[in-house]
Amino acid sequence: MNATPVPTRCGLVALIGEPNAGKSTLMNRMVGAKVSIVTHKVQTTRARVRGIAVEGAAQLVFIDTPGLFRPRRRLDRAMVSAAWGGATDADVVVLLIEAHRGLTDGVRTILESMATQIPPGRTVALAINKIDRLPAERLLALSAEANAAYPFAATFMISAMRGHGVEDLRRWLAGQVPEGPWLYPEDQIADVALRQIAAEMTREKLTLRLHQELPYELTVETEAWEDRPDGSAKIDQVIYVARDGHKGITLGPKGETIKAVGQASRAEIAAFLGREVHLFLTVKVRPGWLDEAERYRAIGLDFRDGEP
Ligand SMILES: Nc1nc2c(ncn2[C@@H]2O[C@H](COP(=O)(O)OP(=O)(O)OP(=O)(O)O)[C@@H](O)[C@H]2O)c(=O)[nH]1
Ligand SMILES: [Mg+2]
Repeated sequence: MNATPVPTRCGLVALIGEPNAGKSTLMNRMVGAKVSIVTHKVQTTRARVRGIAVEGAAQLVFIDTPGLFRPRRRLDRAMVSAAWGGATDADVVVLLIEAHRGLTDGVRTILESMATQIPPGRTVALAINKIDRLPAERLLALSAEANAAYPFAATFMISAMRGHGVEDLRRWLAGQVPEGPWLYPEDQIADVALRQIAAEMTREKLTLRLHQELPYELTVETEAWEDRPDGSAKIDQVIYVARDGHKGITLGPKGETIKAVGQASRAEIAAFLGREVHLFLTVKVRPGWLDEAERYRAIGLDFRDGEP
């Protein structure tokens, strides 16, 4: 008996939403590995990150994007522009909103912009995330309210953190992406350079440990990567901070902060690579980095998009 072969499908799925909506958490869960960093703070993701998942005969190429918000500074503008760019490229767009926050002013602004930013005919779904934070009886009202504001093709109630509803969403997405050959080899889970992932992991640990504005005003770059004959990797990274005073805070008393950050990041990079890692961090004061094209390129952002 010959079964009719199921045609392969493949498409880009952009995850958009306000900062902190849970886009990166959802993409990591879809992929089954941490390819995009996550923190409890807003504006964690700075550039588009592609994570790849397979559902049956479909390859889903997720585009995690920076949060959409009203940009004030050059870096903000480049981030928001990268996010809309992700939505424009995609076959399917999923807007994430937070269940317990509902239709905030920020979400309403996004809904208004979607009318002009997303090409007509594009499939757009709504994912109400963090349903673990809202009583079930209030979810239906929120769903109705959101669907009255925008003609979503489908609505999903999910908890990206706990996994509820994520399978349903993935199956639905697999049916939405067009028929066609897979873009990536079967076992590839991300389309980001390893040195970039390694830099992001260090930035995540810094963001978790440092307070207030500092995480925004720093950037991490992998400067050198040496694969050693014993199978280990030696990775040198630079943390650029914008002000003198920030260097001391980043190092911490007796260098304790940078040491803890280095240990945590090293462990995570090693687990990701499945090999031993020697990580060396240097903090450099670079007052103008937020206006340097080279720093934006290293992050994966278009400098011109941040034009003042
Ligand atoms: N309670 C709860 N928290 C969640 C859920 N999904 C994500 N979070 C948390 O929300 C916070 C933000 O998650 P991220 O995935 O970094 O959000 P993001 O949308 O990528 O944020 P930006 O990159 O800043 O735009 C983290 O503390 C997550 O653990 C969820 O389903 N329930
Ligand atoms: Mg993110």
